[in-house]
Amino acid sequence: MKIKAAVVREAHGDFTVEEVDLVEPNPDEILVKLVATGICHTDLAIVEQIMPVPMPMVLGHEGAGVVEKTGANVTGFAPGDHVVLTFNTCGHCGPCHEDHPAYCEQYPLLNFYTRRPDGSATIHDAKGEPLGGAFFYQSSFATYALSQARNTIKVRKDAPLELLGPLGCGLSTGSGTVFNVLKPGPETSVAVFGTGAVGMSALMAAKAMGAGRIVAIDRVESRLELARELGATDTIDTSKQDLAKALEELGGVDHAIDTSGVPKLIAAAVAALKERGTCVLLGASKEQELTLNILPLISGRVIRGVVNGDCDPTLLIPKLVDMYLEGTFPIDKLSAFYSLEDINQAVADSNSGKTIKPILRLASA
Ligand code: CXF
Ligand code: ZN
Repeated sequence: MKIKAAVVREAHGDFTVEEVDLVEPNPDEILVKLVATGICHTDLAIVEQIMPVPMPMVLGHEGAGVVEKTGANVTGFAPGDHVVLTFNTCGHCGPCHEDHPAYCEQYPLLNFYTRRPDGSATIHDAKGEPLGGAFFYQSSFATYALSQARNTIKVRKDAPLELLGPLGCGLSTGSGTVFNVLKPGPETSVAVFGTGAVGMSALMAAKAMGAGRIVAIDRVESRLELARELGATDTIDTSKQDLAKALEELGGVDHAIDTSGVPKLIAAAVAALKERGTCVLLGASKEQELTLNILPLISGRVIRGVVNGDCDPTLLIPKLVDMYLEGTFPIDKLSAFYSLEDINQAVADSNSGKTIKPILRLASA
């Protein structure tokens, strides 16, 4: 079928909105008419080739929409279902069985291969040339997507679908890290480095869990203001304050969540940890080497990475939808809407810090 998609053809290039051809769903696939999609930093990291994924391709992995058609082997979904698309997993390997699907052994194949696992392309351009598709088994910068049952999460119909796509990645990454990994209580202090969508979702989750102290760190004052509104008890503005000194004045923190991927900030996060504290790494940047002082680590401090909030998306995404409707996870405050045609503006606004979570509107529900 003919669909519209934003295609990126070269490293550092702009997106071009093109009419492309999406293949018919195979028996294991679901055709989803997308209502909206978030833009995540991972999409932009691929444009910049910080993560080397081949181009040309259709990116996008925070899609939300309505099931249009299901393949013959798909059970549990019907046309008209409201769904959020997320990362895909095999369901058979050790991590999937042990309820850690974000560490699925097939993760690269099912999310980053840009073809179906059998090697076939799902999207072709107007000249009939194959484009990278099936990104996170969705490629949601498009009006329609093919997904599989395991990365398609049914959500309640009274929630505003156009807001929900980012629950599939960025917002579950931050909140899942808090709910599933750090699990802070009233005696726990948590510092969040970077108040983008991942950081804000982490601090909203920390507030929901009753963390005693929540420190938000950024260089954009308007974001820190929003962070305070969403639950930060303390803020550090790195454009004005000395970060190490400010963290020391707070007496250090039990846990740190880095969303920046910037080695200098990660080193500051680790240095601020109390003994037995954990620093979680969630983001990547251009600089990928980290130099650390060994001695403080020996005193029980942990540095670890977390993928997709180590979540079971079938549980976390509906939970976050409920929290949004109850007012404890106000993702509307992070979001700004754009048309698909304005995708390059959305990217520019994300890069400049003007917009926390850009969402592309693709259709109405
Ligand atoms: C990514 C983050 C980098 C590692 C793979 C998963 N998540 C989505 O943006
Ligand atoms: Zn993402």
